[in-house]
Amino acid sequence: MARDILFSGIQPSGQLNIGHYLGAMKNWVRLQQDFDCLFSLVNLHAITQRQEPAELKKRSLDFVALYIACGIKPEQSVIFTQSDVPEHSELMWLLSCHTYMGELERMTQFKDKTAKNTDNINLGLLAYPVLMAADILLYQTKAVPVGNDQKQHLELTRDLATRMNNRYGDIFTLPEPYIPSVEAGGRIMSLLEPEKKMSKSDENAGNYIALLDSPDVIRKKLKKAVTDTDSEIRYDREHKAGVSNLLTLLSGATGKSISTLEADYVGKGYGHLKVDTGEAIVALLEPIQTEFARLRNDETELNVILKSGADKARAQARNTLEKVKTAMGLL
Ligand code: ATP
Ligand code: LTN
Repeated sequence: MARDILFSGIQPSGQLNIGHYLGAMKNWVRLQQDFDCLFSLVNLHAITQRQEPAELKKRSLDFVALYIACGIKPEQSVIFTQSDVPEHSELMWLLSCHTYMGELERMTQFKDKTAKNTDNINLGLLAYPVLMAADILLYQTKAVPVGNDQKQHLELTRDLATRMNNRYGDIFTLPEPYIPSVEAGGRIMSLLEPEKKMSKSDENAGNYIALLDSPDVIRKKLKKAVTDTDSEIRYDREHKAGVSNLLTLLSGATGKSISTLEADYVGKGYGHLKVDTGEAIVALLEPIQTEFARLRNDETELNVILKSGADKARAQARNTLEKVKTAMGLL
């Protein structure tokens, strides 16, 4: 019997970090057992910001190797590059004509990115969520595992699917978001500024733990993590953002619940928590890094995986696109 479809993607920009792993990729790996999965390197999204072409190419292969090193199985799931499947851009246009400017202008990510990139506020930044909706709807996706920051984009995707279905008949499956709770890693915060989200486009690498950071770098970054002037190890996002984030990281890396950790650390200091969190992350990432190094050595194989992924994705994408065009009266 055919299984439901799962789709997710990450932009090949910056460096993959522990926030992406705990917020999204860990769920990707787990859900592979229950869904037919497609995982995309959404490079057309990445070019909403300036990319150095040679760097983008190299980084895209790094990301594929990391997807696999983290547990995505290419023989089971489809891994592909967004730009290899032109149907994404084509469906985006069809959806664009049904998306209102007001809907796009109020997206938090658009507002954040335009505030940061005042010299490059391009049309792509505004249209970004429509391309994301196309990514998802093209595969009749049921489940979309993402971090908490993508919730608003998922809601827009559902609105667009409903709008199109009401107008043209049942053309799209309504996708459901899979977002871990904040406590479970849905929103990992920056190490030095724990009131903002850990992000791979952060200029200060001290704010994130990259999946490829060496053990020493990881330990040092955690040592410098911002906490507070109190000394109690307790989960309280509002008043103790830094400490709560460390507890979330430690919980994500060890599998222990936050309340168990709070009990374990009664009477212990922040230094202790930082060292243990560092060691837990080093232990979590060590096998991933070893596997990455092995896979990254063979670019030919990575390209074969992407080519085969693109062929499989295209076959599915074509079906939906034909269905939509027919429903809309496009000859
Ligand atoms: P950028 O900073 O380059 O805009 P980003 O770091 O936000 O990007 P994305 O490519 O936008 O990363 O996100 C990839 C996936 O990781 C998405 O599902 C997103 O929700 C999730 N994610 C990103 N940052 C975090 C975080 N700090 N905590 C939890 N999940 C996250
Ligand atoms: N916008 C997402 C990346 C993304 C995505 C998708 C995630 C693009 N297309 C489709 C899930 C499904 C982000 O994380 N910034």
